[in-house]
Amino acid sequence: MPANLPPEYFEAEKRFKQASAVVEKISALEDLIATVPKHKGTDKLRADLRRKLSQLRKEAVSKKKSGRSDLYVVQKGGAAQIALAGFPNAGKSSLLACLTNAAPVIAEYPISTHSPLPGMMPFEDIHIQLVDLPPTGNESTDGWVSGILRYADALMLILDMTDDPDIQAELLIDQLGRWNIHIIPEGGSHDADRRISEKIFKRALLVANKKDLAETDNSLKILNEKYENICRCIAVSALKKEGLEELKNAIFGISGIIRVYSKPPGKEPDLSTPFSVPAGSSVLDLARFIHKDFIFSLKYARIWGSSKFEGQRVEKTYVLKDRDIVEFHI
Ligand SMILES: Nc1nc2c(ncn2[C@@H]2O[C@H](COP(=O)(O)OP(=O)(O)O)[C@@H](O)[C@H]2O)c(=O)[nH]1
Ligand SMILES: [Mg+2]
Repeated sequence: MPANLPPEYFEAEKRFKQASAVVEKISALEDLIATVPKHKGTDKLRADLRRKLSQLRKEAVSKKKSGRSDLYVVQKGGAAQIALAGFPNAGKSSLLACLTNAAPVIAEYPISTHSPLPGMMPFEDIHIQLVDLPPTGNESTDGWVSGILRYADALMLILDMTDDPDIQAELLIDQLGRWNIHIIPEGGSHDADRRISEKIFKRALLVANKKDLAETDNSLKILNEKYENICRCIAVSALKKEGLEELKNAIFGISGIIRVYSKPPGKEPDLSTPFSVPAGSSVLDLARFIHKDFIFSLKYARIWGSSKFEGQRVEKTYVLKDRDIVEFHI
């Protein structure tokens, strides 16, 4: 064991040892690896940890195949995966039912959701996956719930407007912080999942539900004042289906993806199937996404949409925008 490991290593190691669910272990181990300084003296340690990580990933996959780990791993689907967090009865399951094709249990009693339940939300020409979860702050499920929150592309924090939503938001954000999940603003950076040591950064939305029962304006004002620097807050009613269009747009906003369409030279673009790529992607990133060998033959592209004029010739480094049409020239 090399002697010069930083204190964060031992903290991360402790968390790794305490983790029980496989997803949680994987995430703790990734954090642990990030704390190990890179030099000759740590070569063996890093190799050992990486081997362990690959073993755990295999385990997660084989569990999934045997159908056992559905509880702990929600395979990503659609253009992005957004996890729903919140205290009991906030309306997480009701929102999932409104926005997606899933049929969760909705009940007045506090813990009606026991396992993660994904559903697909249609949004214009794509689908975004939402994952309903048991409430935050429940000892028996927090371990794997936090694993799923860390794995998702972004988070929706569901608040009950009838019950001090700003305090719920504060408690939720504090809890996320204890799991080393930190909220970053939507436009922050496209590599939103970048890690700094063991910290992980996620875009998020505050969703204030049950606006049919509450005096909305004042609660929204307080939430917006408090959190405007890190995330948007949207008032909705799952029951009355109010505010859902605005919510869907905001969900797309935090998904961190853009849609781009490809077009063969001299032909019409295929607008039926967009490519969903991370916001901030360049022409070259898109080419790589379509086929890894494509980048070698690519010379330039023409863009319809965000470019100054339609069909403008751009370099490979050109950063694409949502709904751009790209014509590749090889
Ligand atoms: N009035 C009202 N009740 C709601 C709304 N959304 C959910 N509820 C009720 O709140 C309770 C908890 O909802 P549920 O979706 O199970 O919450 P979860 O525990 O966060 O999943 C249920 O009785 C729902 O019918 C809403 O927008 N307005
Ligand atoms: Mg529920």
